[in-house]
Amino acid sequence: MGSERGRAALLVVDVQYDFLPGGALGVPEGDAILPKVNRAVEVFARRGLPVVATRDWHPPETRHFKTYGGAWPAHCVQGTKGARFHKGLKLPRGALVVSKGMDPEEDSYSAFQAFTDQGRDLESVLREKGVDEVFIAGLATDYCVRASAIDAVKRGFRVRVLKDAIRGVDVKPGDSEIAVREMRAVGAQFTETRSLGGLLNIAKTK
Ligand code: VGL
Repeated sequence: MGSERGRAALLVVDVQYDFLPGGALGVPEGDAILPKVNRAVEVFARRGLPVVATRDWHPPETRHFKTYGGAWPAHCVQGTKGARFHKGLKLPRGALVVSKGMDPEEDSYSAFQAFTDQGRDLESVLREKGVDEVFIAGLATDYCVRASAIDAVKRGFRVRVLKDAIRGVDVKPGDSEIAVREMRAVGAQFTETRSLGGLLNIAKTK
């Protein structure tokens, strides 16, 4: 009653071996966020709020990869170890996994270009669950986190990025800082994992 606020969901972006140190496209210190990401997951799971994990899930040949004209070394190829979620990521039972980057002709960085195994897109799944606010954690600040946050704002979600639970690639030094400014400029807010409890108490949890 009263408030028209819906629920919050957590998006855990691309915490896969290939994006962690030692992986094909390892984010420097990417593993440093794992405790924060797990903490965020725990807070959402305990409240019965949706936890969504995205994964890059590329075919072996895609224009996303250098060999085929793209920007990146091969990474997160379907079925390989590099594409698996890192074992340090503790996902709850019932976490929803969505996959992106399957189209060999397309670069897709946003979580909103990802699909469930049944082929449903992320936005429709979130809407069905009454979600109107997304918290974002994961990798990489300057690519998939950035694209997902901006896309979420455009689609009308309230967006809060967990700044201690993201890390950037910084192909060019400063890319992550620029990405943070861009996310803020469109209206994404930034917060810290330790503030989650308080923020979720204010939000209606259904
Ligand atoms: C990503 C670079 C290439 C990401 C994906 O997950 O941020 N970065 N593909």
